[in-house]
Amino acid sequence: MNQDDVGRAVAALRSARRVVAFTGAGVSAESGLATFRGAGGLWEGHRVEEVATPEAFAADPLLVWRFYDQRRVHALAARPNPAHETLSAWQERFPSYMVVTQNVDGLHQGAGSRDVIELHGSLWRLRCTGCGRERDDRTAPLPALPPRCAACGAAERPGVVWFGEALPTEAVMAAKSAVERCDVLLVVGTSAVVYPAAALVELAAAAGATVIEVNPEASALAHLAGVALRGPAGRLLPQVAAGLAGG
Ligand code: BJW
Ligand code: ZN
Repeated sequence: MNQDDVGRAVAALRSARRVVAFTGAGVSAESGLATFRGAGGLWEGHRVEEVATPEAFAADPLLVWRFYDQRRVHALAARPNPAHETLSAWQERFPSYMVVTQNVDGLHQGAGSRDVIELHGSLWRLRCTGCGRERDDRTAPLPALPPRCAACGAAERPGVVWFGEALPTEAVMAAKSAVERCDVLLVVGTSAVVYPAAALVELAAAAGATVIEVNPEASALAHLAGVALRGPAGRLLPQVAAGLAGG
């Protein structure tokens, strides 16, 4: 990564009117939250793919509940970092701006982002496995057993999207519609291996947007990026913001 790359990102953003930031776990890494893949990505010896599934919850609800409760405890203690803050500040700069996140930690909203699409749900929502009723709950830790639904008595589950489950239709439609019209897609802190979310990057590139990737490592879709900023988002995004503000 060199200053030329930051300069190219600044130039692309300076002429942009419609901007979408597409984020993954890496944007919260500097807030102390673990990413899913790579070093430190295991939880009690399990890969995410083994815990984040409806089958895992059916087979061992207590294990999966514990996984999410620990995530809630960590997320509640975490604070937004300069990457979240920069992505939030840009909502005042661009005529059309949206954050589309795969994250469930709520830190974009914590940094003040108003227009946030959560593709994979939220840690702060619980959903009844019986009647589907949803409720928000920001306490952590929760009891060791999944709570019972006040309406029907069935167990509640985390309001997140597991492997093999459909993403919320409205969120996907809104994200697609923003991405296919944007001038710049910022792809921040995602390995871009989980679909259909990763397809948003392909959609933006096919529609002619400039893709700017911000990630210490090349993602699976780095070849679609016109500009690659290789380093931590909490350091690089403020540099881009300073370049933009500098006229
Ligand atoms: C930094 C940094 C710093 C570090 N700064 N960067 C097409 C092809 C193949 C498979 C499929 C396909 N379409 C669908 C599938 C199946 C499957 C899938 O994608 N599998 C692949 C993994 C092979 N997809 C699904 O099952 C999806 N559902 C579906 O397709 O349904 C179909 C259906 C239709 C109709 C009816 C029924 C079904 C659902 C996917 C749900 C994913 N859920 C999870 C868990 C959410 C809840 C939770 O948080 O626990 O979402 S899995 C996990 O991965 C989580 C994340 O949101 C997601 C993406 O991970 P992310 O954010 O990219 O994190 P990492 O760890 O992978 O990467 C972090 C990055 O940060 C790295 O690149 C680092 O370098 C970087 N980084 N520090 C910037 N400081
Ligand atoms: Zn219920």
